[in-house]
Amino acid sequence: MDAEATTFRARVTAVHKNRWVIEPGDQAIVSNRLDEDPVVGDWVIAERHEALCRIVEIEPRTGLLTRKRPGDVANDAVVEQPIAANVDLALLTMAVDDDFSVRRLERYLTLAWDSGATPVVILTKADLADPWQLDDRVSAVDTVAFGTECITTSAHTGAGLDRLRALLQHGMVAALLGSSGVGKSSLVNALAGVDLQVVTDVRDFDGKGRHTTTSRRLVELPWGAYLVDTPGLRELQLWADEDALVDSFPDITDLARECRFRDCTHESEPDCAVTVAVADGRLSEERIESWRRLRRELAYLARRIDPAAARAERQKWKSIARSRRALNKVRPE
Ligand SMILES: Nc1nc2c(ncn2[C@@H]2O[C@H](COP(=O)(O)OP(=O)(O)O)[C@@H](O)[C@H]2O)c(=O)[nH]1
Ligand SMILES: [Mg+2]
Ligand SMILES: [Zn+2]
Repeated sequence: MDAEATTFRARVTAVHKNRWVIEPGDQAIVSNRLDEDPVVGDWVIAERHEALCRIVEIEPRTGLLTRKRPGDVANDAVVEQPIAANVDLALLTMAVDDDFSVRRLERYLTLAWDSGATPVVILTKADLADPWQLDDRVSAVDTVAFGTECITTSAHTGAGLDRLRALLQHGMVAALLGSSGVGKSSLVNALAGVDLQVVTDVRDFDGKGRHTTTSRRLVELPWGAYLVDTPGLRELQLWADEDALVDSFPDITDLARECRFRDCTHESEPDCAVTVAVADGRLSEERIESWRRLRRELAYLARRIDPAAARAERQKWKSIARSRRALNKVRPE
């Protein structure tokens, strides 16, 4: 090794094709000794050789937010695409207009709980709805999000931004997740106070809801919190372990404790407490249908990918994330 090399710790703030931006530092390349590529949010060890920085190590992650890469399902090759590592808050964004869907929110919650991040529901474009309509939306969120915080915002009027700012504390990393056009980039700009992200006029979306976006990066807010804006995607594709549903469907998890079989799928097993709850109206048909659909999807994903090693790695940081959340719950404000 080069005698003049200096080693330092840095965070990956942007990923381009074969180039990583690290802070402190600048541009870096990745050592071919690494088994995987660093992603935005990763803490890394880098070496500087004169003008060149090389990432030589990725520190253990507290979580990894991933989605299924769209368009790869047809040929059975399911690919996991990381969005960001070590994300503290997953901001699940939906507009209060026709974009709003409780079923989609169940998906987002599942993906978030699986990632190690704490979910927060962000309803956008509040200026487009009547007050009674907003109340309806918030109540609908409550039926699937349970204690998860829900903030109603408008990038245009500034409503709700103070609450959001208060959540995004110094040093925290938050990822904005949601379909194209819901106003994620507008929120970033409103919080930053300057136009950092390209806001696309809704009329510029093509029929598939795509538009051009910049590469993925961490945006630093003036008070030292970081945001990841996910590039335009019509739909966020689900990626999670099957057991993610335990967290995202706590009502069903509670009921399932009374099922006769521990691995009850709540389809047609005898003495299924979930089926009974649906029959007597304590659990809605839509809710259990949603659970079944997601479970099938996740089982399908698990059959396609799931090298044992990757699974063990995920389990490791997931248990770290769980105990961290438990700590956060008991810690006084
Ligand atoms: N009425 C209203 N429109 C908004 C708001 N935020 C964003 N928009 C509009 O929604 C469109 C998409 O916004 P953009 O931030 O690019 O969404 P992104 O694809 O989620 O990043 C643009 O035409 C914005 O002007 C809002 O709070 N209220
Ligand atoms: Mg955008
Ligand atoms: Zn059951």
